[in-house]
Amino acid sequence: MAKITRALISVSDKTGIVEFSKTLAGYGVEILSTGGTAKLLRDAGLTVKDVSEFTGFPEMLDGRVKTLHPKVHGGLLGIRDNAEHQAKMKEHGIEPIDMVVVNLYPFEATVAKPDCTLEDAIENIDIGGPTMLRSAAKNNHDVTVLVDAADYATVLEEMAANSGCVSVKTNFRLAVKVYQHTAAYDGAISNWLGARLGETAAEYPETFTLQVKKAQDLRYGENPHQSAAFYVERGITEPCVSNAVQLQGKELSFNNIIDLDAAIETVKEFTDKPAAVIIKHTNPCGVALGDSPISAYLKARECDPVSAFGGIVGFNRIVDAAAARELTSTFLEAVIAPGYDEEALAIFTAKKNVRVMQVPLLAGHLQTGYDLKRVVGGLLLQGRDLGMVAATDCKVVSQRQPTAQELAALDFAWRVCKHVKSNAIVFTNADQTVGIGAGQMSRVDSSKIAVQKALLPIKGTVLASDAFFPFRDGVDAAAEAGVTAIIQPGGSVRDEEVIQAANEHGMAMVFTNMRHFRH
Ligand code: 93A
Repeated sequence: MAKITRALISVSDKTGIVEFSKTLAGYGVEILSTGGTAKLLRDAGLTVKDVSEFTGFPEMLDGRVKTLHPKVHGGLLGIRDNAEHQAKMKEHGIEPIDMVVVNLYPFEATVAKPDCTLEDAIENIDIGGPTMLRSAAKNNHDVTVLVDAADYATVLEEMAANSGCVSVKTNFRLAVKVYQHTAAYDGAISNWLGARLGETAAEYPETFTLQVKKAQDLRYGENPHQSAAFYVERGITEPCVSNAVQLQGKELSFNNIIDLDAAIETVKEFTDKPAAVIIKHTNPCGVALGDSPISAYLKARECDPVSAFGGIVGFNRIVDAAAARELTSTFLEAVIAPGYDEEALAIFTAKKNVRVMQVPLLAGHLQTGYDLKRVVGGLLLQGRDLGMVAATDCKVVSQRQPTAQELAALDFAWRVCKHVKSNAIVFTNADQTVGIGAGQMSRVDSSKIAVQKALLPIKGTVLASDAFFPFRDGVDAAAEAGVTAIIQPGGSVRDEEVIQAANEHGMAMVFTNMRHFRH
């Protein structure tokens, strides 16, 4: 049992601190405090000693140095039943501090603001707070450390029952909580700053820690015999599935989250016009642009209405009542969009199982970070595939130039193709997918499947291929199906032969010089 005689209180989130401090003062505890906290407590009528008075050293450097002083850290770290420690403390006029109540500069809340600058973020990296927390937690046998307002009441109750003492057991529990908290805090900082390194400057350290926090337990994993939970990275501010809010519907499943990710990442590809995508098993089974969310959705569904059943739908615009009515007319697992108007939400309410997810797609949001892939016993880390070459920036390799309409279609097809599993072959017109061949072990098979599945006419469409054509047969088959233009990375040893085939068929062909494998 350690008796509390002196407490240092320094909190950014001041919730409940006045009441807590009043009770402490009632037990005769001396209160030391920093600038804003001291002022608040004094205004509430409490007697408070400034840390600067306690240390004999002023707060300085815009508050960057407030509590970083040997009188604070000696007072926290000195072991009470160690004679040498006690002698040294006495020699240097270091008085013991038995309790630390600290919560940190709100780094995560700061970086969550859309207009947060690097300077804002840096200024909100707390140094003195975590240092005190760690000192107090290390000496937990003698020092009580509180980082969470939720623990105030329990500690006060314990003090009330034990003449102002807190048990060693409670101190230990609180110390563990501190190290979890400071690790997570540093994780949020390194995630956020690390993301600013960007792809090109990406460094791959010898060891790697990813700071994540549990968002929710899941009923099961990919299959019912696998258990699962959803963890989200700390400090992530980009609109994405991990930031999405569920407005209604059944509990999210493991597979829902993967498909919602595919849906929102696909529609992010399109900003100029309303876009809709329907995802099944991580692949788009229809993508379209329209004048409104409903027109985009109807066109997307036309591509493959059978597969669309039970799908996950993504939009890049606010969903209105017309779209909501259409969405609820068939069975869908989930919808994700930047928002919903009131009428749309009312329509969803009548279909209470549909999971309705919202994530505001702010213009100009930063897309950064790593992509992680798990293999058994290991982890592959790479920059995310954020590359995109507009069709207008591609090299025309055919004799015939693409028409303006073909260029628009090629651009659309290429953006969709990036989000289809390899080998990916996508047939589209200017704003609607017509045939999608996904995830086959040969490119020709992906083509065949796309053509075979197409309900809308393939004739007059364009084709996108996520990687180069190794042979001319793919181009010949496309021409036979009626494709007029092709977008592909190029780079095959047989490029000449492939271009020759396009020329023979009077097709336009452009090279992106960038591949979008997706495994
Ligand atoms: O800038 S700091 O890293 N330097 C310090 O020495 C220091 N000591 C406490 N920030 C520091 N703090 C933090 O100040 C605490 O963690 C707390 O979040 C905040 C409380 O400041 P105030 O009492 O002025 O509102």
